[in-house]
Amino acid sequence: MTLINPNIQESDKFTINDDLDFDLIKGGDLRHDWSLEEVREILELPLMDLLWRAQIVHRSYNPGYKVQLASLLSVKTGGCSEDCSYCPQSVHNETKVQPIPALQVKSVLDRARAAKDAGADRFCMGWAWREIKDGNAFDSMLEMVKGVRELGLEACVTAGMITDSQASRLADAGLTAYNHNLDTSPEHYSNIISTRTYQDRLETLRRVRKAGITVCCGGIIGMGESDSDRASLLKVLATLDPHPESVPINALVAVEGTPMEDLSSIDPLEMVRMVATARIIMPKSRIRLSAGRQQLGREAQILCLQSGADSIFYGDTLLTTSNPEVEADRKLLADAGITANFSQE
Ligand code: SAM
Ligand code: DTB
Ligand code: SF4
Repeated sequence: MTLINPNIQESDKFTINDDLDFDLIKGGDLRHDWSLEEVREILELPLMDLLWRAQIVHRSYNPGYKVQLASLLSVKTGGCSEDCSYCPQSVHNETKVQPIPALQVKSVLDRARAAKDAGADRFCMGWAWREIKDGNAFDSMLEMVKGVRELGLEACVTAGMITDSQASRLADAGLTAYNHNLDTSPEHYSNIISTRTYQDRLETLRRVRKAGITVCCGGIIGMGESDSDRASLLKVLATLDPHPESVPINALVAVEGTPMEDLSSIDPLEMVRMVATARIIMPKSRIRLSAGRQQLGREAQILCLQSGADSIFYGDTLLTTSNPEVEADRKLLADAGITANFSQE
């Protein structure tokens, strides 16, 4: 495409790579048949072309978009039997996280109310479990979901694997979304986790979908994966039909005592590329700029927001690790001229 500006000379005119699929950009049907090569090609576009394309896709599919503020609370912390090598809550990792009994319904709902007052409109609750088991703890989870919904917030739960009947009880309680990440590519997966298969994860996602709960599913970068692994993870997500409504993109928080403690931080632009590619191939999904924002810096976070991230976790703790301060996030969004839902202003 030649950009014509009457104020510049013929010799100053420049071109940008424009062999892009304009049907996609103009908001055509969503695609679920992405090939690995196509996703890789997008992920590896020259950065300026990638940003431009992601921004056009975002604005055309999500007119008037706002950045959603989601609040995250660890309801049951630590002592998890799974061996996810990134996770500070696994019993297989000797970290400083001590197992804490699950929080009570009332204290969770107090936290949800406070999150709402601070401007969040989604409340995400985490349990460090391999799977949900029926019983008192699950009954409390159902109460928490009902209470969060009664506050007028979206409710998201992440608690490991789930049965069909648990999924339908959560749906009846009003659960908006269930988070269950694929974490990485099918090819890299066995280097990260051995106690649960990729197929188990896909099966959980299928059960969530079948119960009519929206799917929140994403992954983590910075765990020693290749570019091809990143493209492969995105390809798996974008070939789910329907796409997950919510796609968290995390950068590894390298926690002391995990096998990943010494991995070096990713280049922040790699996060930008993941977010932009996710936006292009899953144009209507909410792309969540999730763990690892503290290592990104303001400018890279703004590039992520520009390339289509439309949610952040808001509050100074994630599950067990830290997140930017609320005031810093307010300033970041204000400086970027981004509309969020600060209901208290
Ligand atoms: N136990 C449940 C499960 O694994 O499905 C829910 C909680 S688990 C902590 C939720 C997600 O947090 C994981 O799937 C992973 O993607 C992310 N996560 C955990 N530790 C992380 C870390 N150190 N850095 C980045 N993301 C992390
Ligand atoms: C997701 O993909 N990231 C969030 C949320 N979903 C549950 C969790 C991030 C956890 C980071 C490590 C911790 O704080 O323990
Ligand atoms: Fe951590 Fe969840 Fe894996 Fe348990 S299942 S070790 S809480 S990521």
